[in-house]
Amino acid sequence: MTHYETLFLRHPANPILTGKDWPYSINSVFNAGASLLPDGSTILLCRVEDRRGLSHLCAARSVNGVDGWQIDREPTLMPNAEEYPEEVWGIEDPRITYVPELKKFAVAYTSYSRGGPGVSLALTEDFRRFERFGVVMVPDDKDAALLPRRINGFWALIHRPMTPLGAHIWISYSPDLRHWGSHKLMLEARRGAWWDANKIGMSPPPIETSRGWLMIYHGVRRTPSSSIYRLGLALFDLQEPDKCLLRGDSWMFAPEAEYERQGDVQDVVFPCGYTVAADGDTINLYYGAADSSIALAHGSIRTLLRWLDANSHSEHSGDRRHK
Ligand code: BMA
Repeated sequence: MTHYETLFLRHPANPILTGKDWPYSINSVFNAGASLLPDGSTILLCRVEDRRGLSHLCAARSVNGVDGWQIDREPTLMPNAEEYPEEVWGIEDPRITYVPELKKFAVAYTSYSRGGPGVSLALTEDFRRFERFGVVMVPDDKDAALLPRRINGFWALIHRPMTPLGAHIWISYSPDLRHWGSHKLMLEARRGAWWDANKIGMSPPPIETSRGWLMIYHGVRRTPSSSIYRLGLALFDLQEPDKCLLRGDSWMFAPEAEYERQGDVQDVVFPCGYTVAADGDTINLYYGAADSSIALAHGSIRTLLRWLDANSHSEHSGDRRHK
């Protein structure tokens, strides 16, 4: 019996994709970006780790978003270290945003350079050909996604630079997707014993709701034996996205199932994408489980917002107890 509300229900077919499903030899598949395609089918751009330990991206398409995945026979986007030296140790954790103004999908991904992980950006219309923009945020930075439209005339990228004071979520602006500035701190990791102390990062791209940008973010709790990746919720102002309106106190999803607790990296749930069903409310969350497989869980945007109202305090209400 549980005494907390279940916000995301795991699909009974979990994990929905594993390395065994792959048409070529790999180590593992996890942390997939997700989107709906114009025909209503679902695309996952999966992080695939090969048997050298380096990652590339591979597309899988499904009519119902659950099974019958058509997986590209070969890697869809390979690191290209000759032209993009920042990709020398692979590309990881893509987040997909459809941008109506460009009629293209923007893919923000981690490029693993000799200088550490940075954020790279690419545009695509079809997930077959990609226009690379190279590194847009220098190392050490990751967990990035583009907002689907301009804010006050500027493109906005959410990302997670590492600093000696902690790993917090920032937002930066650009007139052309190439030159970035006007950086603002968006959400701070808490301190002390909190589940999201010291290190947080955005998980999938934020969900646009009438009440604001709803963000699912991960908090990393370091324990004497390892780390636990759990998920929390925060809501940001639509026009001023660095303004946090609500932040949940407790986590709302955590490693519980066997495939989330055991794997190459234990105790990790790591969503990089979601799709929203035709009802405009049901959210299908795709997450990497224990850095070893891809799993699916269903939630309701309305219920997430209701939970936030009941389980949060305002970041700007002067309640500094948690900081
Ligand atoms: C994070 C990212 C994710 C990974 C997670 C757990 O820092 O690198 O790709 O799933 O660690 O290993």
